[in-house]
Amino acid sequence: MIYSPSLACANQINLERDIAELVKCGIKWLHYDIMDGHYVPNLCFSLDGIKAIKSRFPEIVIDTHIMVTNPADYIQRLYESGAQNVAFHSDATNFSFRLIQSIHSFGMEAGIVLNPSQSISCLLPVIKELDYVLIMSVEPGFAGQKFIDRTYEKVESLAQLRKEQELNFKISVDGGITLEVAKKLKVFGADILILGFPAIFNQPDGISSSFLRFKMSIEREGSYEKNIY
Ligand code: S6P
Ligand code: MG
Repeated sequence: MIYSPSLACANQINLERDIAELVKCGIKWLHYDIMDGHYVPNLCFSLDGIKAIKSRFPEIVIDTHIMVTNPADYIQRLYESGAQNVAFHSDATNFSFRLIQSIHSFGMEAGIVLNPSQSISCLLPVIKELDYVLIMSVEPGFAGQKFIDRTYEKVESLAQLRKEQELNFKISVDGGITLEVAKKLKVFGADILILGFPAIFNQPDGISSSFLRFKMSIEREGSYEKNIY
């Protein structure tokens, strides 16, 4: 399992402190939300922020999730800033194929994001080109929302499709992930979990111990019944 803590949920005046704490715990990825105030009614993080993080923590993988109306305008600059993964929203472009090619041309991994109301069928024409699919389990734009239970079915169908087509794309899930939710997502086929407030940033024992507790508990748990939705 890959754990990608969401920087939007960190202490905004102490980002460096929080990232350093996570790195010390063994975190390899950082989920980095970029919002333009148009695709979603909120603003979040800049390209310069990626550069700053990479100069201080060069090893960390910056897992960008771009909630912008014109994703094509940002690909080159994301690369120049130091991003390794770029996930754009399926409905923010009519040219997903070209966008994926562009992300790959810079040596970055390409993902498509699906909102809770979007079906996995829209991925089919480009599924073979993708490195990962990011399933939103809340409406994008704000952290701290409740996980939408229908996400389990979506993750399960996507994992089934991956098996049938013998593909290797990863399945990432973003929004409202608690420990209980994460245990189920693991069984349904998720590979990457975006950790926000309920998972690690809003726990009384602080980021490090809650992350280590979370990780240990996920890695220990083997089986969950699938008939849970
Ligand atoms: C939401 C954004 C997310 C949040 C995330 C984690 O638009 O894409 O990455 O930061 O939802 O926070 P939480 O509190 O929902 O787990
Ligand atoms: Mg996100």
